[in-house]
Amino acid sequence: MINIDAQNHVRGKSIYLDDIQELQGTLYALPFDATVAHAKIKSLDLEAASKAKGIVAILTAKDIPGENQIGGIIPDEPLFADGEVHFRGQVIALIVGDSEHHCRQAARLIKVVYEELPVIVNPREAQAHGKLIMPPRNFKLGNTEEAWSECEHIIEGRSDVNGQEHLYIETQGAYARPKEDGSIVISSSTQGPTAVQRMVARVLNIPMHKVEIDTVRLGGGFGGKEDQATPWAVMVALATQVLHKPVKMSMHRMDDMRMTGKRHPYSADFKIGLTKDLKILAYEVTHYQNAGAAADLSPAVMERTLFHSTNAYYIPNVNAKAYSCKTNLPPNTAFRGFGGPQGKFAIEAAIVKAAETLGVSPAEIQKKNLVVDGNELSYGQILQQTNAHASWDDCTATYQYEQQKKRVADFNATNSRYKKGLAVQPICFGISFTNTMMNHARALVHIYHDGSIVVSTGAVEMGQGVNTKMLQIVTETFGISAKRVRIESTNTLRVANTSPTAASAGADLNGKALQLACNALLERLITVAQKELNTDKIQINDEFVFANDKATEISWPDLVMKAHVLRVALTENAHYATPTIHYDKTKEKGHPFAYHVYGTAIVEVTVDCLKGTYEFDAVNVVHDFGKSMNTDIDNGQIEGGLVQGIGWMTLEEIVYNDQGRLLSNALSTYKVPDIYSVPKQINIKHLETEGHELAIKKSKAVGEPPLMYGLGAYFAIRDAVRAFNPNADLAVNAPYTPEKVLMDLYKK
Ligand code: MTE
Ligand code: LUZ
Ligand code: MOS
Repeated sequence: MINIDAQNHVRGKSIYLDDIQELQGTLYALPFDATVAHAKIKSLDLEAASKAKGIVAILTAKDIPGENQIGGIIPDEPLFADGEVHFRGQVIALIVGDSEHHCRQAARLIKVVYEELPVIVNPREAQAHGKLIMPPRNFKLGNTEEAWSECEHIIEGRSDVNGQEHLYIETQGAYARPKEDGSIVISSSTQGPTAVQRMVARVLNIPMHKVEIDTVRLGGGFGGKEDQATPWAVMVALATQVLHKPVKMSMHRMDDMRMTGKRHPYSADFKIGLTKDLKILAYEVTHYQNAGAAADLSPAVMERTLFHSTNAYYIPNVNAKAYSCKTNLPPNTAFRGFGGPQGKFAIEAAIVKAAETLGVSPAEIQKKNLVVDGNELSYGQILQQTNAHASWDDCTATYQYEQQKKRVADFNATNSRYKKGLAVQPICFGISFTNTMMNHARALVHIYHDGSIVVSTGAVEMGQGVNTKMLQIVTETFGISAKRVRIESTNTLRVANTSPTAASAGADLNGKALQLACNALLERLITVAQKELNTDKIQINDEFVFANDKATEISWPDLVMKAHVLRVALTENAHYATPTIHYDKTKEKGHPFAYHVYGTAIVEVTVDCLKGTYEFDAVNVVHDFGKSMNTDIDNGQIEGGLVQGIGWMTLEEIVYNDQGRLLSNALSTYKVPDIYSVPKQINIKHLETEGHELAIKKSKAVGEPPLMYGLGAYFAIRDAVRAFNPNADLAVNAPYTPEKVLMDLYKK
């Protein structure tokens, strides 16, 4: 089934937030933000701005009837700065006027007097000052202290990895309209309608039943709208509550880049110990997560860093520690992989450092230590149905890795200006929200008496194709055509108490609930047909009822109408909660993931050693999709995730100065991959496997895992740099921009 949005997208007919038909009298809202990163607000003068042309109101913390608080995990984040600011871009006031232009003019008239305080942007410095979001966490397996004495080789080092701008094509935005009795409906470009609803209720001091959130689709989220779509929706809701008018916000790209958090930068110290035959016996790592000025999702992100601190490797002795460090930057947030990629980057750096020290290829160490069934990870989950070796072996065989290695070595021996580099990147990513409580979903299905169907779930479509997968479940369960089914917007009145569409679990959780709802309805319809046709053997295929394997005259609409006449309920609501998972934070042990996704990628790069630039010749992937329910969509997720990961590892460089000012604040200074920087070839092979019972139709979650193939891009470039400059002591510091590559090529 092709993506149901494909045609409307290319024709420009799909509705995004800014395309919603505006009601007459709609006002525009513009957030006014801090221009210093840490300060007391001595005075805020709104006088002149309030009188400016077209301005209706300027709202501040004083206008909030409920709590001035939008922290989801930890209540440490005000909606509007009150008395002090903790990062540049923190919102102090909301300007509401008859046009965006007038709001921007008024913004220039606002006068703020700050008393500046010391600014910290570096996570290690924050940790040294005791500035932490929460106490550190520590995952332990075996005993590293005892294991070091048994290690033949012990290598220590440091790795640094920068953040990443989400760059969803649709910027943040929301549109609120008043309903009667003080209730409000808000269209929000959010991955988490319930999160928005909860915060609107909290800030406006109204019950959640007065707040309706509606989300048609997002022009990309990538985690950036899991928590950080909320403030904008709350702001327009507040303005609507105060002014009784429709109020809209659709952010300018530069405002969005400046005010929102990004992927967390991490700095890590590692120590890895290996036996004579290259078995990793012990691994210690300390992560310093740059959380920014408030918790946001940082505690959960940090947790996933620890869960993935040994990637696809079995290490019997592990001591992984992480600090969530409070800095004067916008609060960093979810981003595809959610801390997992940063955890994996450190172990890959450790392996590469060890390989370089021992004069072996990193792949040799990687392969020797891949997980197998029965291995226990540092958090206590015992792995089953592991596909680490299967994907590695299939990948290296299918794409002829040994020959590729020879070809690259020959090339490097005969070329001086250009050098090629190779890296093999295995992945192992846990599927489920690490917070067990969040792993549930609901679906609501109405069959109308003309046979058409409308479906609501908690899943948010953000380009990943979840609506198409939901549609497939309905058509395949009922045996009917796609034209009969409509997947409706995600709406808190139709489906309540949802988890955000995140953790790659959107299709699994909502799909399983939808399957339950459809199966319940199917059972009722089959019963109607059994009575009508006097037989037990009923099926529905191709829109017709089959009795005893023969087609009857009864079509789908006929059957639905018969059921309606017999007063059979044609609506079903179902609930699904992932079985088997649990986790005990007091012990840091449990079984948090429904299953793991595996895969292996081989990355080949050519570096121009005169210029420091590089091109990716090929990325060859064998990925564990289980039994993919939609290969076009799933392959698209691999390509998109891979390129996004390569961008993070290579070109995309977020730069804050030491005063917390974002210098890479526009697309002219922040370079994302384009068609020229994607690999010349991307090959994707599906690993032959059985899939997993807890995956929807045995089709494994695919949204985040492929991003981590991009890690291989960093290490492939390093491999090429070392072919040119074998003896320099190189740092591990992503992204590997051409500037950094050039410096490393000529480093003494
Ligand atoms: N693909 C597109 N096109 N746009 C997106 O915003 N988000 C990614 C991934 N793929 C995203 C995407 C992230 S961060 C997640 S968690 C998953 O999609 C969420 O959707 P799923 O749970 O349905 O896989
Ligand atoms: N969000 C979340 C996530 O709240 N918990 C998670 O475990 C998670 N994992 C990936 C992406 N978002
Ligand atoms: Mo994705 S980071 O779980 O939104």
